[in-house]
Amino acid sequence: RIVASSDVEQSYIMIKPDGVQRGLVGEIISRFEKKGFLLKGLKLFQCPKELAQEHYKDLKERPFFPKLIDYITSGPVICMAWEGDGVVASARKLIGATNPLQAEPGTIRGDLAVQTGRNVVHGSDSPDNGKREIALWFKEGELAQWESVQTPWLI
Ligand code: RTP
Repeated sequence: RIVASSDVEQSYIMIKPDGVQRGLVGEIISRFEKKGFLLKGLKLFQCPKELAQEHYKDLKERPFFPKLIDYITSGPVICMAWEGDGVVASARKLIGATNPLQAEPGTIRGDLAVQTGRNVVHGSDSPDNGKREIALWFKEGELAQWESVQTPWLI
C-alpha cells in the first residue's frame, strides 16, 4: 500500500538548544523511536531569528516573546518530522506539560527539565500545525520516503 505523506498525520518535533547543549539528543529521539512512530526527517540546524519568529508568530504579543526567540536561536536545534496515526496528540503526551514542574514523571519534560523557559523540546499542537511547521522547517527533498517493515497484525 502506497500512502502519500500528505495523507498521513505528522508532527514537527524539535529538540531546543538546551536539549542539544545538555547532551539529551539521543535520549529524546529514543522516546519517540521506542514508542513506534516513524522518523521521516532529521537535521541539526542553527535557526535564524526570522524563522523562529514565524514559527512562534501566535505568541508575538506575549511579554516573553523576545526571550523565547533568543532562546530558540541561542544554539543549534534538532528538527524532526515524526509520522503515524495519532502522532500529534501522542507526542504532546510524551513531551508533557509546558511547565516542566507540572509535567508528569515519565514524560520528557517531567523527567529532564525544571524551567518553562528551558523545556528542552517542542511538539506541534494540531495535525494542521504539524504540516505547517514541517513545511516551514524542512526543504523539499529533506524528508525521506520510507515505511516501517513491520506488518500490522490487526488492520
Ligand atoms: P512548544 O510550542 O514549545 O511545544 O510549547 P507549548 O505548546 O507547550 O507551549 P506554548 O504556550 O506554545 O509556548 C511556547 C514556548 O514558549 C515558552 N514559554 N515561556 N515564560 C513563559 O511564561 C513562557 N510561556 C511559554 C516555552 O518554551 C514554551 O514551550
